[in-house]
Amino acid sequence: MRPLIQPYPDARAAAYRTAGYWRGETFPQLLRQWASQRPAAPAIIDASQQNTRVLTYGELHHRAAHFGAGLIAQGLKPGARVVVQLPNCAEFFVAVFGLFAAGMHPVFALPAHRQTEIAHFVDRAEAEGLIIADSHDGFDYRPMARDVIAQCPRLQQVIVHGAAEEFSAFSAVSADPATLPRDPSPASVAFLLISGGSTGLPKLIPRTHDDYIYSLRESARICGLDRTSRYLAVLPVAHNFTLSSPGSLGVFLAGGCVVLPPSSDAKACLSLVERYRVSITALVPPLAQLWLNGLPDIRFDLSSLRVMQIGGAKLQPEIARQIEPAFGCRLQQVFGMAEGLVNYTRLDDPQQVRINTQGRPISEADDIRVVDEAGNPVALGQPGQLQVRGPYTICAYHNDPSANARSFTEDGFYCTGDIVSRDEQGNLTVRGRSGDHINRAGEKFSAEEVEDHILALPGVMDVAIVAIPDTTLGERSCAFVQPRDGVTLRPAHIRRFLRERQIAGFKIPDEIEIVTTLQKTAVGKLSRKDLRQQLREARLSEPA
Ligand code: AMP
Ligand code: DBH
Repeated sequence: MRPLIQPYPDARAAAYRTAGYWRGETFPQLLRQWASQRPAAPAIIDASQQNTRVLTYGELHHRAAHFGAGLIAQGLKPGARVVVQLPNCAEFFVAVFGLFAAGMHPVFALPAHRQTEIAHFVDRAEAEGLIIADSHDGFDYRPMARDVIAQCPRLQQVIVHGAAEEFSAFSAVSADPATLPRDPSPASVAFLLISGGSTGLPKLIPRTHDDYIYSLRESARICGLDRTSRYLAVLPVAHNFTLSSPGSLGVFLAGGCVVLPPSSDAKACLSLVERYRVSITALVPPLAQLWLNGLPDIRFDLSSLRVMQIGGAKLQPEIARQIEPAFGCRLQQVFGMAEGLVNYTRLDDPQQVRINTQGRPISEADDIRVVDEAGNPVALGQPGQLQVRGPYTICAYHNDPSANARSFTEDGFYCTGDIVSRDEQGNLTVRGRSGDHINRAGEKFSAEEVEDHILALPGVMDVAIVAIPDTTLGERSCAFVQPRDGVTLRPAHIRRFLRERQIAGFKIPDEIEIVTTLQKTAVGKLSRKDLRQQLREARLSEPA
């Protein structure tokens, strides 16, 4: 197996330790500490099912330790990688802390992923285990797991929360914690996150205990969390935003409680805000818009809500302005990435900053550059490419030399692909991006990844996928498909073909246009990037 590493240069790692950013803590150690300091305090209120369940810190620790030992009893060894694909439920946290306790590494997939993506994660991470729910949102994950096993012989263990059929039942994975290994090294990789990215398939992001725990501690402080905090986890719990900004893990670090709703529906969520006195929640812009629209019909007491975070995609100032009066709480914009860097507007920032910017970095050690195409810094206030290196931003993806060559500069900066401008206080405003990814309601994927699927359809000569601004989704995807001579293609046929390829639903193009040629005006051959740009502009100049 390829080792999991995150190669921070020695000098920088030493500086982060000296500065007290990296404190040598690990996740197994933290959970033990929380459980001994506050065994009876609620960690999780799981209202995702009909019968609400409460898990205290003591119970979370107990269940995670037994689950971790159970994984070892099933034959998985410390060091194993296990893809975790669960909806928002208490078992997600039992699984993740159980894996940590067993010295194993979760690979965080999202519920929307399908066989194609899961098999890719299993391959890339060399994963030997997969943890799923039986079904969720009308999708049965067990047939998907069978297909992944057939495709990936390395996968030995599938663990199912719910009706397990031939697989191992989640509830039966349990053994004496005496078999658990010693704590991992704080500098070691704790888990792999996935990135939307702008080229090819999703990439795997190795994050260390040291770096992630630092970002959690600072995020919890910036968001004003304490033991009384109650966080409603609306977005998928495995997303970096929901996990760490400050997310569930930041809330645990502060001693608060995570509330899990049955869905992202405004009524369901806001009734939980009233019932459990929720103080903070996090949404993507399209969801914030839906909640705003639903508000006139909703009569719940929202007086406990202090902070509504919005991030994952650009929040338009017109929407931003409505949040505080509508929900009676502070708006906090969050601009982050699974690769590391997270920016927050601070709770006491002037209104102008909260409405119009995406905030500033967590840390004074976040080394930020805004540069032009040639790599030279642009003037203050001017748009440029955002590059960053710092105490919680990765230096490399896992097992992906070509992505590493593209995404990191020689002096170790991560090229985010985002175009931003920076003001005198260091606040960033997102102006666009340079990469070809589509950010559909906060879910990101590369144009190239879906183009490659469409190219696999016999009869397709060429295809280009572009992002089109959309009032609801922020962006929607539009595929321009050129058939081979003499072939008739219909959008419905292409959609069906894509669904049969078992990819996440958010990647299926919102619009498909059949064109006779992709390069109408071009003389010679355009790069993919220029071609997409030209199509986007042509599409936008069409009358509505
Ligand atoms: P990922 O690398 O898949 O974790 O996606 C992170 C990307 O999401 C960032 O690089 C931005 O392009 C986008 N993003 C996240 N938060 C915001 C935000 N508040 N405003 C605009 N774009 C955002
Ligand atoms: O979109 C993201 O990836 C994101 C948004 C807000 C993120 O990773 C984060 C905060 O940590």
